[in-house]
Amino acid sequence: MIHPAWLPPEAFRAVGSRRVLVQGTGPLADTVRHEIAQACARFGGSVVPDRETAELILSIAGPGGEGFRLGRRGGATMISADGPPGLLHGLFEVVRRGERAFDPALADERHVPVLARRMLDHWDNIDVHPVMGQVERGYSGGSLFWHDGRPRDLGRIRDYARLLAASGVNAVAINNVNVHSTETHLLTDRLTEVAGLASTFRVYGIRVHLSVNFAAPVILGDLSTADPADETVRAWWKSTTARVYEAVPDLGGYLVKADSEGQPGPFTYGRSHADGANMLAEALEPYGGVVHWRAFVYNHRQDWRDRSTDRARAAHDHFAGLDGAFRDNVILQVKHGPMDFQAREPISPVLLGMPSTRLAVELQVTGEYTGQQRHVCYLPPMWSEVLRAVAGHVSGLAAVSNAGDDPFWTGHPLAQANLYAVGRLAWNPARDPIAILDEWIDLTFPGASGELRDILHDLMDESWQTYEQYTAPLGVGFMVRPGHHYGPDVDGYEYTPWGTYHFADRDGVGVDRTVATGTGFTAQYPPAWADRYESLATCPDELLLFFHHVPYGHVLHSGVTVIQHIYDTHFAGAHRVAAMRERWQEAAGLVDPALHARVTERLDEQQRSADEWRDQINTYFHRKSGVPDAHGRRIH
Ligand code: GCW
Repeated sequence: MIHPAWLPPEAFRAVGSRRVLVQGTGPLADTVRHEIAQACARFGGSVVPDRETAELILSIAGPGGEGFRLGRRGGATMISADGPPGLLHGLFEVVRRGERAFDPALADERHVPVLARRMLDHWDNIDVHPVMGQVERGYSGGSLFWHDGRPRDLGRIRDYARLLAASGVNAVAINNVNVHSTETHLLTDRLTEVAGLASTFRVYGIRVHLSVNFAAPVILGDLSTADPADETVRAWWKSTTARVYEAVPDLGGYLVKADSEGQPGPFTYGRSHADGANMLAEALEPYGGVVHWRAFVYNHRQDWRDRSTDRARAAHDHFAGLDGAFRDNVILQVKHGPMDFQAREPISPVLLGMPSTRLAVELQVTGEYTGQQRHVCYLPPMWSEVLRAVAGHVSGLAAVSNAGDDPFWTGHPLAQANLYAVGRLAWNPARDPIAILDEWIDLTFPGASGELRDILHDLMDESWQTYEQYTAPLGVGFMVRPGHHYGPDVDGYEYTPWGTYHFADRDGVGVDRTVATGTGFTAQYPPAWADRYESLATCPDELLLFFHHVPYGHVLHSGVTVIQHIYDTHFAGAHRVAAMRERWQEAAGLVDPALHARVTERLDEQQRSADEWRDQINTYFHRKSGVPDAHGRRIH
């Protein structure tokens, strides 16, 4: 049994019990008609041929676009869409509202997505990678797209496409940005697999994007170089791309991780990232395709003894000087923070500092550093902060998907909410993330009692902050076990080449990234931001150790010392997890028993892990600093 996530049949009751008219032609109108017909067959409504008797009218009023108007006309609820995709989004808006969509007092509303491209990136491999498994950083089983080296049955993928469409997503990159040898062939001799996926996603208004290997001309055996200045290389990408578009005429484009963590790139040939990206952009341009070029470029072979190299600086150092040098169909895809998807980071200065470049912000739904879907960690409050900060600077969002072939899709059933919410926030970043959680609850648990709703809010609303409390403190980051990145290891990365350090000694902790005495990272921000982070007087507590190295006795704005804050938050965080675990027991009988059991099992692990984090972090800093806990609690 596959869990229906946020589209159980019951979610369609209000629509399916009405007389519905769908006006419009083409594949997306057919999808809407099909949805309506199924819902009506289940709940006793009917598809009607004219307006007279219709209670719900969905029509296409414009030439194209995803927006729509919702309102009441002559006793019917009406969706008038800007174009075929708007019809689909309008349908799902009505589904979300349920009976409320048919309130005679419903006011007119216009809905248009704020971010044009709302993309999920899959880090799926065809093969099972010896270290990373089939899905890199995947915590939900195997790939949804491939099994045993072959494409999967498209039925479940269709269900996935439908779920994504209902959340507002309109693009999917199907394969890992680390493009290994088998997957490099998706670009050429395995194109039919891409076409199969594209036709499934297309029905729900979602375009497929492909991660490509920058060295593909060499790896596929055709050429001896991948130099973007070489005419034969440019011609190779053009002819290869022409064949791609014969097979998949509406491919969204390519996604590229270049010169990063061992992936090939233009640096090999002494060329810039603009040279590399523009070559692919030129090949894609005739077909309307785009290149998503990732800004995650840094030196992963750094010498930890060298305090002047700062990984946080890397993306801005590499890319800011290229502002304005990219072709129009290049989108620079930038991780939200300057490091790497930690539970707390400042905004990447790249997102604020490239006004002449199209930017997409990259988020990670699969919580590599936020509990790996063993912990409850509702991330939209974090994403909401990010999206508010970069409003007006970015036109797209790309999020690393957390879905796999697990029966609950996401390993942790409550992690479905993260997948749902990322699309909803990309559509409208101003939405309150807790209101989105309510929407998810309404859809996923139809008719949820007030009690169940309260339990879910108690577990989820502040689960990100709780996670932050029992893990790495005050924005310092990492402190995880190297490799798989689960669980605590304070010094796990301290003496490694990865550039992720905390510099704790007997006197203090944190990374000095100031201009005055540190790496100068703060200068990468616009002046108001730079000033705020540079000064101890204005740097926010939660980012203190990201920007400053301070003594343990440094007093936070909150009034407590850094060392006491570490103890307090770690005791509090683990304690809150115990409360969550207890609270969940009250949901027994209110939700599907299999779901209840799965969440119970995960909460047991979360408790074990939170206790482990608390004890290792507290003990480590107690031993380093020699400062006792002011409240005399047990530190080992
Ligand atoms: O967070 C790191 C992950 C890598 C990942 C990389 C990236 C796909 O540990 O597994 O590789 O980021 O974003 O490219």
